[in-house]
Amino acid sequence: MTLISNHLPTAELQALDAAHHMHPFTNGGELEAKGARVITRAKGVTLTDSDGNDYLDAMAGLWCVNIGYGRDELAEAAARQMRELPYYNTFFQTTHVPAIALAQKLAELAPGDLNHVFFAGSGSEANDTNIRMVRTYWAQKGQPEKNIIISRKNAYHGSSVGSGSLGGMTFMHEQGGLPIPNVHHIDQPHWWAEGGDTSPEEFGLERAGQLEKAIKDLGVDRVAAFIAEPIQGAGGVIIPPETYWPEIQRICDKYGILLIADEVICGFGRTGSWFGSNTLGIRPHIMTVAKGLSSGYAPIGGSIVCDEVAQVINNCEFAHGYTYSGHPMTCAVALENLRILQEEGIVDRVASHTGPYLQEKWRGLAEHPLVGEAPIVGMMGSIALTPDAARRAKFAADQGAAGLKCREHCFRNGLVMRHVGDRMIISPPLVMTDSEIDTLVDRAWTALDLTLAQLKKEGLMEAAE
Ligand code: PXG
Repeated sequence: MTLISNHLPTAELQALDAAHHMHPFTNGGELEAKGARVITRAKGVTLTDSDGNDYLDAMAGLWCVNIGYGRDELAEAAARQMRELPYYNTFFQTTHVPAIALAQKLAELAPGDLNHVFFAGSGSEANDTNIRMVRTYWAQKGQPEKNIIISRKNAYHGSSVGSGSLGGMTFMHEQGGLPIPNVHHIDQPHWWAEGGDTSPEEFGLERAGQLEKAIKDLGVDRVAAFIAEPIQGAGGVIIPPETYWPEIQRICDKYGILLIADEVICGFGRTGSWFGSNTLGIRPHIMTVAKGLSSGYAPIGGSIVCDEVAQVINNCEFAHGYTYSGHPMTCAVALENLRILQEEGIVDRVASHTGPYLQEKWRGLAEHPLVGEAPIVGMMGSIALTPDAARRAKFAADQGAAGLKCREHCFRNGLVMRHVGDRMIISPPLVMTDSEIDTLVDRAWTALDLTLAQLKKEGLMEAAE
């Protein structure tokens, strides 16, 4: 058997990867021609590739490595648990200490009466759980027709058949027969791109008002729940106008619709409190969690459920669960991660220092001639690239071309910053030091300079009509 290790030349690793490894959300042919970037190590906030290049990771992996890379305590927790009890299930009236302890801890951290946890292996699985749970809830209450879930265009809730249906990404719906029936999408509160001449405040109310209209059109006896990310992440870090969430909350309360806050990205300190719901004043019945729950060190997700919904679900046999629901090793790792986030004051520090420091620097990027706005909450931010900031104009050329160029300049300058269309996004580890934040923003500015120069040279600074 070939020993495939870090010591193989990059080209050889890339060839093996292209031959055998199918990547998520990737055009395999394009990747084969180019060769995947091979990441071999990471420490703190820095990634190292197989050629020895270092990158500051402004995406915390995929929005998840909240405590940063290389924390031995989590490795120790995993090893300890795997020696003691590597696996047992939580079906058939059994349990184990890591699942008990993690559920208790999450109930303590979660707001309100969100006191019950259904574990999954990922955010997608947890949202699949939510679909079945809210429908079962209403069926148990004698209203099986109350089964429509309202979500939003451009939302991301995962890529399984159920969670991908909740999501509002049309390019995903085009593959594999999504969405499933009885999911309805309303427009997103994306003022910059879609707000036209209205003020952000008016626009927030208008977009929230679509929920009320949908409930009336579909019939309140048909609508089970509304699901939304407190701040849309994968859609481009879209921070809703301040009027949006209070109005959504009012509407859910008025019609008795279950509210699911998808906290997969916003949870565990990202917005400066434990959950985005705390930061934005949302009172959900269910929260979806994953990613930062284990800082990405182990695959885990879950639904944190309020007393009322849990009571109704617990009154029947909810025929649902995953082999790895409450996996002991992943629970032990998540617990250790939560201990570090809490005891080291990392979440508090995002609110008191790291967040405000990053925000001030980040907002400075709005002064760059290629940038229209640079909104940020806690430690998740975005910048809109535009040929004409005053008009909030799109580029006449292909949407996303400028963003892609900017991302490439970031990589070449030792920075991982993602693009979503022509929006650049960051979600760095919460443990960044001030000087690492300075480096992040300096490198982002340099990448913007280089992108602007390239766009000008290629004649791509034309605005769309
Ligand atoms: N909900 C939200 C809000 C997410 O951001 C999921 C659910 C699904 O979680 P899992 O663990 O099944 O992936 C996510 C995941 C991107 C990107 O490109 C974002 C996610 C996943 C992959 C890529 O921004 N978010």
